[in-house]
Amino acid sequence: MTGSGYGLISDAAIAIQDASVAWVGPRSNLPAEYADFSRRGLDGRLVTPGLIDCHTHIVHGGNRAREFEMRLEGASYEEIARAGGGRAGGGIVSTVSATREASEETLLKTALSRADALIAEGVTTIEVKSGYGLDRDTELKMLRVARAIAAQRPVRVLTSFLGAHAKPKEMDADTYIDTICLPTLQEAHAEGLVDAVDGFCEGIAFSPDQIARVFDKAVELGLPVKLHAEQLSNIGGTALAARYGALSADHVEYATETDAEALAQAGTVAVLLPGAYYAINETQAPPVDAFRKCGVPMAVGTDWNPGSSPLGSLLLAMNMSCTLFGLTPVEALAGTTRNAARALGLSDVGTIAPGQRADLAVWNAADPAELSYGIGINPLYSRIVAGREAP
Ligand code: DI6
Ligand code: FE
Repeated sequence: MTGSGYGLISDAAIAIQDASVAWVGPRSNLPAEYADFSRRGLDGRLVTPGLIDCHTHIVHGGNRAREFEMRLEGASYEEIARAGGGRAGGGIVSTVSATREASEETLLKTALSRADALIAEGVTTIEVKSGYGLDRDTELKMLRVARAIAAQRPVRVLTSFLGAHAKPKEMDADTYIDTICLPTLQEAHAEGLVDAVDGFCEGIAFSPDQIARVFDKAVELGLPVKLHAEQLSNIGGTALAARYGALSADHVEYATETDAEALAQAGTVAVLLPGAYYAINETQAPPVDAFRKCGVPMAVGTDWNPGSSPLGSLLLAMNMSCTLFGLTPVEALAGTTRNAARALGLSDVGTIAPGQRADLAVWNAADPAELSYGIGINPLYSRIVAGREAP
């Protein structure tokens, strides 16, 4: 699909009233009622919905450069995770140690600099996960920091509680779920810190049965769910996500056509994360043709995290989704706008239409395909967040 799939309007006008889009269409059709609005000409620049990064772990301590070196020396991501070798040895648990030790202030400072990098590329909504605490205090700390990003920057932040991210070293997985993960979820929800509940369903993390217990709690609390599923193997996470009517199933490299049918039936978005696929040298690409055939909406995110996806560019994620997974630039843009909004359960962003929140990105580009085509090129001209010009 090319060109027309974008719904592009040439020589368009957008009327913004307060925080919302009031009207959009060809400039020559602009209704008279908007004639006395103050005007801002954009010299024919491309305007898209503000971009949405629907999957990030930008609140975390430390980095995993040593693990990168270990992978280059031949160790796989999974082997390193299984070795669980503490700080120097890498794996999710090494980031857990660094995140537990980091002060809230330090975590916020580093998270803000990552948010700034995304914002600089036209991002207006960011999803942020917990999951590097695996204890009550650190999980709550991460979620508070995520909320603080939106207080300090013109960006919307949605939080996902990812208590079931990795097995902590201190106890077995079932004890962890029952005594730490579920009570912490309840407490975080009571403090208004949780917009959705996520998990990592994988051989190196939690089984479908264990994730189901977390999802049951989410249902009890009235929270939507999403899942890291079928990233390294197929153990039934995607089917589980569909069964719970999840907002999204993320990674999904090892999902099957049957999984795709289940996602389509449930209306669950497949979130593609090419940064992780690239960084850990994965060779199995997600079943994009099956998603298309079944009508599964596809989103694209950075998965920005210190281990499997140290990727701080949503535009590069779009480019990679095209070159590595075969998405069209039309699909890549839908993946960071309309379908990314859906993956977060948001209906007021991701498109430009009357009544929608006026979150927009203005580009030094004429053709929307340019956003996916460039590699390390940032054509952003300006952002508008909730109707206001935002730095
Ligand atoms: N899958 C991922 O890609 C991240 N979490 C997950 O469940 C990676 C987390 C990490 O390696 O630190
Ligand atoms: Fe992730």
